[in-house]
Amino acid sequence: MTTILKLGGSVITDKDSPETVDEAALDRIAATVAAAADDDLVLVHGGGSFGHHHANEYGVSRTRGTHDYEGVVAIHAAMKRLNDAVLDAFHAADVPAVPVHPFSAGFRNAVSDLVLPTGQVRVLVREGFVPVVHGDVIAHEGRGATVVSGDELVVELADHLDADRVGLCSAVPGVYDEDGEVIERIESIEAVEAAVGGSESTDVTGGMAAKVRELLSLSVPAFVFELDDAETFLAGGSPGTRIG
Ligand code: IP8
Repeated sequence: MTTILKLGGSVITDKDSPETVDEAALDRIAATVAAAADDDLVLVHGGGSFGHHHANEYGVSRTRGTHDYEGVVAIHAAMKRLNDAVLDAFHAADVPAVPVHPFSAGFRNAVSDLVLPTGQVRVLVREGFVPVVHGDVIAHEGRGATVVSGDELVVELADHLDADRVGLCSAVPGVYDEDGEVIERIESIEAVEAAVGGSESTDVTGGMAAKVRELLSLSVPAFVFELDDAETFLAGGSPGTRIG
């Protein structure tokens, strides 16, 4: 059984304060993963106050590219710093986490499709490692380089690795409806379009609406839940909002 778990940038960082890791949250999720049954696991993390601030500064998003090498390097280096902090926390909990950097592996083609080799991730998992992939900047044919979000990576990895379970550990307990209640299940974007607005902090990849859209394209259901529910998800439960 293969599980993909994304750690939202707003869970593991303080999203409003540049390059600030939320150590307590990171330690907690690392301990939760360490204590969970050891199915094959791939971790993905978002940008939080690392990637998004730099991407914003250089005007880079998933669609808006840059040819400025300084921007590319600044975004990628920030994401590597966050990835290092994530690895440190998992190592302290004895999880065999290893880094996978999308910038060095994939690209977007001329019609903006993400092309991401995943063979190395599959082999790492089979060999007993826990690959930790992250939102990043990525080469984009005709546009220089653009941002690839953790959610896009989750979808690619889930498809290519035939994942059985997909979870997104988020800063909120699920996807909210217009009255602020957690929606139990989302089966189409139209049904929730009015409710899923933008993200309040600097987020160059589109907030909850983009997340839901990405996850609806998966062939397995995905769950959006908060840190308190990570244990339930890893134990096979269905916390938060089920998408798909
Ligand atoms: O936080 C974005 O990943 P996300 C990564 O999953 C960068 O949208 C570089 C901004």
